[in-house]
Amino acid sequence: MFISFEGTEGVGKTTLIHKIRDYFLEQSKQVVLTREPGGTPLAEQIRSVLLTVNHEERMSNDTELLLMYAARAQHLQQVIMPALENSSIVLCDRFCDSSFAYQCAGRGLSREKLALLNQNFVLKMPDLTFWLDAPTELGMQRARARGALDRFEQEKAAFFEKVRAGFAELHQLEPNRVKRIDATQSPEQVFNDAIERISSWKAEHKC
Ligand code: Z5A
Repeated sequence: MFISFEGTEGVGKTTLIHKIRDYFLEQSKQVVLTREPGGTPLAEQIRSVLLTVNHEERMSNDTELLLMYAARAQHLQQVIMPALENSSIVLCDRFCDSSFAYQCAGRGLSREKLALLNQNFVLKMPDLTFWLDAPTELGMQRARARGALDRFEQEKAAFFEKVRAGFAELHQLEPNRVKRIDATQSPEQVFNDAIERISSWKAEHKC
């Protein structure tokens, strides 16, 4: 089973993913917890380029998209596909839907460009995706409370509103895969909602 966790910044993806990892480990399942951009040493180097604020040269939107997919190709080949072939449960903090929401809805890149990359380089889409949804101001407050802001976190509220709308669009387009969870709830309620969805998915797919 391949599950991804999506949403605007600070909505609680990392908190939820750790709880779900512990839940599966208690059932003696093999779990691989990973993230994007990143997940392998090389992809983590690309992540660092993507998140670092560079005052000397602005990263173009196309470069940003291609670096996301360079990291993703490496991550898929080195981590995700081998783990799925090994029957592990893969929990991935962000995946392709973030590219749709941030690079297409947020930055305004064309969906055709993204579709080309997905068709050519994405060997497997998640079985289930949790979209943790909350007003963008909530996540921005949480990110600011953490200290120094990365290149994405420095974006203005209007950018995150477009990103949130991108996730809402995906939820409408693919309701069977992309499940919305109200991220303004307590971490325990968020976790319970996610487990309920996982149980329904398993029952539906008889596994
Ligand atoms: N990006 C992209 O543009 N295109 C792509 O294709 C991909 C990514 C894959 C890095 O992602 C950036 O990459 C991201 C999009 C871009 N930039 N942004 N923005 P990231 O996932 O590493 O960055 P992030 O979204 O900022 O993640 P985060 O800061 O780690 O947030 P989170 O994982 O969603 O939240 P958290 O760490 O679990 O929680 C944040 C705080 O809130 C923490 O103090 C928790 O204790 C607290 N928390 C969590 N849940 C709750 C609830 N339910 N109630 C109250 N407090 C809570």
